[in-house]
Formats: sequence, C-alpha cells, structure tokens
Amino acid sequence: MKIHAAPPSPRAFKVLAVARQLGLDFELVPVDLLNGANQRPVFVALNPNKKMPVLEEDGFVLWESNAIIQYLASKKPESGLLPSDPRGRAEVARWQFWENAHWDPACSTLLFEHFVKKLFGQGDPDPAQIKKGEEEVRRSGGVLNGWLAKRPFLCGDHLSLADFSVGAWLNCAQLVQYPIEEFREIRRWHAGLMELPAWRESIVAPPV
Ligand SMILES: N[C@@H](CCC(=O)N[C@@H](CS)C(=O)NCC(=O)O)C(=O)O
Repeated sequence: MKIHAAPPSPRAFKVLAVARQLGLDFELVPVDLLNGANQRPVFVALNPNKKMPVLEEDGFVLWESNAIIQYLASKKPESGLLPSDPRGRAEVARWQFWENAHWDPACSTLLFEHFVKKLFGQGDPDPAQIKKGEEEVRRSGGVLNGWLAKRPFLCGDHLSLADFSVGAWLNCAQLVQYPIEEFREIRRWHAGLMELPAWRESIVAPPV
C-alpha cells in the first residue's frame, strides 16, 4: 500500500497518523508540492484534482483524506476507530463532515495566509482573509470546545477517526496563530492526542 503525501500538511498528517495508529504496513511516497509534483501527469493520473493525499493499493486508488482514513480503519475493525454500529459510525461521520465543511476551511485559511503563501512566494497575508479565518475558527472552535467539555473524545469515551480528522489541524496552532487561547477543552483534548506515539511520530515540521 502506498500513501502519496506531503507530511507537513494536516490532511496528510491524518492519513499517516491513522495508518501508524492501526499498525498498517505502507510506503510513504513524498509529494513535493513546492516543486509541482502534484501537477505532473503521473500524479494527475492518480488524482485529477492534483491534490494529495492519495492512497494506492493493488490498482485501487483513493483520494480525499477522510475517505482514505475510513478505508484504513475498515481494515482493522477491532481498533474501534470506525465503529460498526450505525449510531457510532454516524457520530464519526458527523465530525468528519463537519471538519470538511467548517473546520478545514477555517483553519486552512489561516494556514494559507500565515504560512503557505510565503512558502510558495504568493505575496503578503491578506488582512481580510485573516479576519475571516479568525472569525470562522472562533465560531467553529466554540462549538468544538463546548462539545469536548462533556466528553473526553469527540465521539465519547474512546478515540475515533473523528479525533484524527479534527485534531490534525491543531498541530500547527502556534505557527498559524489560531485564536483558541480561551478554548481550554480543545487544548486539553489535543494535549491528550499528542500523547499517542503514532500522533507524535507523524508530526513533521514544515519547510521554512
Ligand atoms: N479535501 C481534500 C483536500 C486536499 C488538499 O487540498 N491538499 C492540498 C495540500 S493540503 C494540495 O494537495 N494542494 C496542492 C495544490 O492545490 O496545488 C482532502 O482532504 O484530501
């Protein structure tokens, strides 16, 4: 099984961390975004969106990080990362859809403005975009913090894929200056995730 990824990205992180948490054998194929590796025909043949991460296994190709981690967890149902009962599975789906619709756009706006733009020589941060990103992180972060005040993990007492999908964005919290100082439950939860060896092993400092 190959995982094509640029490891510093939160979307790559969730895939690599879940694969390691599950103890799956895989080959990491680095995607050098800075040099346009995702634009090359060989990569576009895997993902016409020209985006990583991508999983490849015996001719099966899968893109979209949340779909990939669902596939990985399905290989190890005993891990409990993706429950098999309908309600447990729906709770994981709820937070993965929430991440895609709200948390990813909010966090990635700030990641782009504060860091990626400079890295790719795409100009100065745009104050209007930063304001928008901060408002969205505060709004969604309030929901997340309130939810975590009542349970140790996003889906209750046990670690699940939801924690990987949503928590992945917090590894770069300082770099990206998310306005989350007031959200104690988020910080408590993320500190717990950082205790997982698979989580720590998958954090890769971005190039500077
Ligand atoms: N929804 C997709 C988003 C993937 C994505 O946006 N990947 C970015 C890096 S984090 C990428 O490959 N960007 C390259 C480009 O747009 O040129 C997922 O979760 O897998």
